[in-house]
Amino acid sequence: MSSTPERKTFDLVIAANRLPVDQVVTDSGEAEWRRSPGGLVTAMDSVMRDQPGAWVGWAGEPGEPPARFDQGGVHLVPVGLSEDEVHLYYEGFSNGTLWPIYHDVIVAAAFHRDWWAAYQRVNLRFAQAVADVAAPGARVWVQDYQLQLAPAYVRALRPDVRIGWFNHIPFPPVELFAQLPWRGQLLDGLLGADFLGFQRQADAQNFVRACRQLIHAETRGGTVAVHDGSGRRVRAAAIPISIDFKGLEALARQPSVTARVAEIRESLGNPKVLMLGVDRLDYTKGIRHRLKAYQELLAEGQLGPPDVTLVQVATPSRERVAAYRQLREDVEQRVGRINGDLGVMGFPAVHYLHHSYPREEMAALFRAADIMLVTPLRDGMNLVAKEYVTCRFDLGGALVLSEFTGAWHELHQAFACNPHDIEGLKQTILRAINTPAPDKRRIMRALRRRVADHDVQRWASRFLAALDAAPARAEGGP
Ligand code: GDG
Repeated sequence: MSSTPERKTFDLVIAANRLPVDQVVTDSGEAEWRRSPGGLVTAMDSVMRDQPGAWVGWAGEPGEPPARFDQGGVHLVPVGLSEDEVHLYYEGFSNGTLWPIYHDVIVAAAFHRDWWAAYQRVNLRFAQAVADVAAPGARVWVQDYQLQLAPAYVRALRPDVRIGWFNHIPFPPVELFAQLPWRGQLLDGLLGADFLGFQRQADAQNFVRACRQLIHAETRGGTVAVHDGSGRRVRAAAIPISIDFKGLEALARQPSVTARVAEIRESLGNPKVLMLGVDRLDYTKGIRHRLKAYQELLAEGQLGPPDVTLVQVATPSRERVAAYRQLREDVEQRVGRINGDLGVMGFPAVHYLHHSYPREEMAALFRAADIMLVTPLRDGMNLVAKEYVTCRFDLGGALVLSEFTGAWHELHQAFACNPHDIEGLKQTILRAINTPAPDKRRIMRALRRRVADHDVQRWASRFLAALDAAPARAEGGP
């Protein structure tokens, strides 16, 4: 008779599309897991310090999932995705259907029934893995748009647990959400949760309105009544995400970073004004609009190298999705044209970097930049804006920030722009350059205060407190 080891269960279970680790091959040729440093990982560190937790997610490679393992105090539970499922569930339904619909249909959304079938199947697999590791009465925290059906699936399997879900991206207005052929199922999936967290109040309101109009749910304030005979009400509210202010500021203050700041400016020819953009290469980020505004400012002679230069870091992203390949072509063509038409020998007008950099290098770039351009057409939050002000402990620099980011709702003092208004964007960039230093310092101080007081640790504890306080079963029914 074989004895199976007792399965470990946990009082806190996170489910996210990706595990917080990447497999890397070391110099000696061995494969090992390294933690991928991200905001969510840092936030979870703070909540898992006092209680051990499990993290359910895809390990990043198609095929059979590796066995569960412990790392950095977290129990990691890999969920397997086949090559086909990566294509259908992740690149397809998540990034070809939901992402465009949730970001104002900046590119057209595609609807395919086989994508939807895979999305259902994968969500169920995640839910089964969660149900397997959750202790009785555990708190389950599901992350993001890839897992909107998981809350209801988990509830069906484990009615004893408390379920929260957080949306990292916007929740669209009902007119756009209504396009989804599976809108009712998606809402029912989310209503499996006890508490739903969003980046902005408008996102929570959009969700509640969609429930009222599309599935005729009774709604009151920020709550939705569930029609399953339980009398359950689900609460939706804004709990904006943030970053690890203390950790990032400490990194930015390191002497090696300080040395690198000088090196970066030197290598760019010590421009008077160094402008910076840092984005995943995504059509939501407004990179084309930013380049157009910059190009016009140069063409009009308002700005020009060698006095001014723009560094654009465009981190590779979703390269197997057609709209992303097209975006890369457009951006690279425009960069080529700007440099060809408007560059000066030895002083390119745009330094375009299609790479990913270590965190230290990002911190040095933020410290080196006089003007930070954050110009998304739509963005759930935009952590880059918060990271920039966190690194500016010298109170230098200026943040140009799109009104269509979640971050703008917290960072009102920034130089606000509407990226669709190219003329307005140009004027805002000039204003950010020309505002006197004492005024900019005052602005930067206010921006930093906001992020320092609302860091990612506070976000995580606020979310879990809201989950604990969510209406209990059969309470407050109609
Ligand atoms: C989604 C939502 C929401 C970028 N390049 C490098 C690098 N990064 C880091 C940034 C930042 C993160 O990646 C990007 O976060 P964002 O918030 O800007 O954007 P999304 O990736 O679209 O994130 C967004 C977020 O979820 C959280 O809820 O804010 O609205 O779309 O941290 O610094 N980091 C390093 N090297 C790079 O080259 N090390």
